Amino acid sequence: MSTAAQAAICYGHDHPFAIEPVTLDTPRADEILVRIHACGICHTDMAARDRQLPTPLPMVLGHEGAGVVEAVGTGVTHVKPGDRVIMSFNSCGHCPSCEIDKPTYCYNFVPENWIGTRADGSPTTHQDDKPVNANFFGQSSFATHALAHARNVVKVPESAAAVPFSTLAPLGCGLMTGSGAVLRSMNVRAGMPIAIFGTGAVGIAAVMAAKIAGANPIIAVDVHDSRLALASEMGATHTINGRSEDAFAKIKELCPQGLSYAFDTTGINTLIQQAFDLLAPLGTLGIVGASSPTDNLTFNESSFMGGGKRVIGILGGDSDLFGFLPDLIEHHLAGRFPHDRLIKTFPFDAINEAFQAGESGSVVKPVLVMPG
Ligand code: CXF
Ligand code: ZN
Repeated sequence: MSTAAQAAICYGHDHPFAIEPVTLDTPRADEILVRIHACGICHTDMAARDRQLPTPLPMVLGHEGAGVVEAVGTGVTHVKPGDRVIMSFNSCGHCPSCEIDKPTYCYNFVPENWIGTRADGSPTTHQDDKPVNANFFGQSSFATHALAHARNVVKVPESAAAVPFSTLAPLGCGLMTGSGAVLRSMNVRAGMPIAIFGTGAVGIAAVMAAKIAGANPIIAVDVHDSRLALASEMGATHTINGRSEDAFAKIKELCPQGLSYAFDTTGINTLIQQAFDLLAPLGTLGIVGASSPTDNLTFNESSFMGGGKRVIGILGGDSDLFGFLPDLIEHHLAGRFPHDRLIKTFPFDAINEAFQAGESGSVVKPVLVMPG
């Protein structure tokens, strides 16, 4: 039986999102129907709206959904109707990356997440019998209901029964990316220095994770004093406003032997190259910031080779959802990952205001709360 839902349709940059009725397919064997209670807004939603991704428009976006399972396909065993769940990106489960539990680098990432239909080309969502592009990140959670998949729906542990959906929802993308980059991709070592460039949701998640890892010092660099103040509250030992101060010189002064870790969330070429030049022997530069597809980076080869340095591109913090999302929830419950301080909630029908707040930077992590 198909499910009637309300979904925010994205018509592109020049149009507001419009909440319209849609119908979702009956779950197939490996699919899960989720009643969405909350969904975070991430910059990738904005990139899709602005046609910077290969996603077709109009489309139902939203990829940080959380809610309650309503129905499961016959092959789904890890969740059942009534379970509280969070969602993240989808993956194929059988490519060389998925085989080693690195699904963020799934060889089939685009068809599983970005083509507007299931990977086999069949639509999940209709409007008056006409297909609507959806299945964004295997969910499309800017809606009252989402049709997701066994590989991207994670059960919320009982220990987190009291944590609201609006706090759980954003763990599935930006926050997992920043924290996973520090704790998984770069595997930051206690007592070693790190600098984090950019203190949006991903950068602040990295700051919180660097504190969990015991990094020292933890240097946050941004151009907004309000963000830097927040970074200090979340664990940064030093902050630098790159607009009014020379970040390169200041980091050199703080860490004369160099940085063991530099983490870039800005995608700004010149900054990334400077971050490389700040690395200590065996230092790692992790890059998550989106830059122009035509950008290239230049590094000094003898410093790179001779210093045993690493430059790593990072997607989704190398998260393996079923292991890392419950870890993050435990860190949150223990007070080590207070990401709720970044969140501001908006009612679903204020989706356009919520996007505006995320884009202007007045809110670090806008989260939509669905009615009912
Ligand atoms: C994604 C990129 C691919 C892996 C998961 C996270 N970023 C979304 O905003
Ligand atoms: Zn995202």
